[in-house]
Amino acid sequence: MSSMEYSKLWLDWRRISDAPDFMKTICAEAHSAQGKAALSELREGFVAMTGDEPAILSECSGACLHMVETDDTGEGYAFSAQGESLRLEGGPRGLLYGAFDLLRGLAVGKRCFNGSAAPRYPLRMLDHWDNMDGSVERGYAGNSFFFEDGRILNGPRIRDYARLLASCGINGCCINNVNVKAEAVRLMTPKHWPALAELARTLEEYGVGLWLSVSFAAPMELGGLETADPMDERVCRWWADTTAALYNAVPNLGGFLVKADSEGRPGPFTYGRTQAEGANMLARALAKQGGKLLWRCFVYNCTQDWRDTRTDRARAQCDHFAPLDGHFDDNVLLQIKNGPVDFQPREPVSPLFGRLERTSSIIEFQIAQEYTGQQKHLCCLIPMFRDILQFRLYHRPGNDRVADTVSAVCAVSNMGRDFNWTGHDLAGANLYGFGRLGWNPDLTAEEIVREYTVLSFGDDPKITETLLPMQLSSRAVYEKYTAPLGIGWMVNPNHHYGPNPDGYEYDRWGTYHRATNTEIGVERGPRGTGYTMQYRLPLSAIYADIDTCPEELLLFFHRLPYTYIMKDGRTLIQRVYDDHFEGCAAAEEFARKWEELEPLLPQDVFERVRLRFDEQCRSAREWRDVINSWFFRRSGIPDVHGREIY
Ligand code: GCW
Repeated sequence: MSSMEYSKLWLDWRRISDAPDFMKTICAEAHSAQGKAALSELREGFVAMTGDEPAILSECSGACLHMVETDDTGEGYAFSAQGESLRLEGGPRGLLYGAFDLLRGLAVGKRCFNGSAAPRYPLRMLDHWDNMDGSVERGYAGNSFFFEDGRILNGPRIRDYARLLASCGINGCCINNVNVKAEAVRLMTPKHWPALAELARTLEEYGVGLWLSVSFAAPMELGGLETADPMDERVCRWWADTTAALYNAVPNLGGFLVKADSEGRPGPFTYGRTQAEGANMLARALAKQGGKLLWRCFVYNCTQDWRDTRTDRARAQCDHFAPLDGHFDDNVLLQIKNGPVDFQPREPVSPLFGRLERTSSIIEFQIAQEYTGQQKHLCCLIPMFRDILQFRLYHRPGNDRVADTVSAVCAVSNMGRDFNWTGHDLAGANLYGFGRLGWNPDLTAEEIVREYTVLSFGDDPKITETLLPMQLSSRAVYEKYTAPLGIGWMVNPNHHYGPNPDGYEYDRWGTYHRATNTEIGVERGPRGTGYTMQYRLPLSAIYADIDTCPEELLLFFHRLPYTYIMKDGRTLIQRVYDDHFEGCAAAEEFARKWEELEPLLPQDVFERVRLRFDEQCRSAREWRDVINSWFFRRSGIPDVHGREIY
């Protein structure tokens, strides 16, 4: 262990019992880089699982794994059992995913493989908010493994990164922060292209495409123009020429990701142009190279006056983008965060997904736990991601779930250079699970977390029995001890860790609870900001009516008195108190349960997570007491159980 520089995460194959005979011999015809990678994964995996080196032959007669590379350019693969032998067939990329599927299956106890598989979405991508100085915006797992001191890195760790991605189904990564700063703007200059080309080759071996975040103002920052107006001929030419030259150097680039007119980033609004005019100009430069444009919809007024009660930030994305449906070029995907505001622990699904009939979209999740405990708290996001993908939008008859509507999935990465890649040894589940859901959004959270747990920590039933319920309930627990009932944002400004009920209340960011001594929340129904009307029926009606609005979102949608009676007869404020006591107690129970695993886990893993739980318990108590006391001091209403509130 100590000789390792970093963990293998779920690729740490363990010995298996009753290894099938086909693991002794691999009969392979692999020509492509990915086919060869698949073969090397299988070989290594079989060695680790059986203790024996498999024979690698080009022809064989007895029991074997027969790996057949076809010229299929897709990502699908097929297994067929033939007596004691197993045949795995696919194109180069298909073989890669088939190989990992086989290894994963063997490791979790599967012995029969049959049938075919293919990913649900053609693009399943990870967005890194890495800066070229090596820092990572909202990074909780150490510095970047892509950049250091303005340079692009490559080597074994990048290769292992690509293996991790491929093994859970992710096939793209955008390596630099959407807030394109300083040296990163220069990724669009030839100086960095040889290194980018090499990086792209390393990733490509594992089927992972390279993408770049670009600055909308690049024609000014790099091209010497005095404008970045998308309707200006010189601007169009600069982008077309630069993109062509870049693709000449890095031919397999996926495309660009753009954060424009968002939180101070430059964009088409500066020139009185629409989001579609801005996006299409870049899309045309990319189309000639076969590239795609991911255009973020995180566009809202971030210099709001807190006294202004008419502007509702939740409305912004639909207000800006719904009227533009059908105005975007074919190679544009609108990148939409899962909720209307910003990755809070509980938000409704963004109504924009149901408003785009003629525009492709890519859903953006945040695996980085910016608002969900920063990889110090256990907060498994997989049940939430799955619920969102399964959510019905009612925008068309049949196939109306988010999963049926989006054309691709992406997530903000939680990875960094730390030994365990994700800061918390249990947070790898979020990365793994995102990949698995992107491959197949119908997998259950339980299946996914079970796989992750067995692959990462072994198949001792005590480990699974302990960790599985803990992971699956952890987001609900986090939700209970933090900001209540969908209200969000009661966090410390800037770094977003820990409780601060008024932290964003008198600020410019448009995230207000507007609490008085008698009531709290923003009314978002038709008599309020009208946000609920951005949804289709019946959702718009369900959310608008306090009697049908899901309780966990009550304070997202409505302004209510503390004495409002919930469905179970408790007052709203009593529900807040109860949730906070229960959530905190549940976090303490996690920590206690973890202690029981000490004899079953490697000491270093056990100790790292134990320290995380210490911090989670401390922080959960802080949340409980700050939130409860704040509500008590505002309302003057005591806890009916007389528990300690300060
Ligand atoms: O939630 C906010 C984060 C910013 C981030 C922004 C975004 C990259 O606090 O750090 O900037 O979202 O998604 O663009």
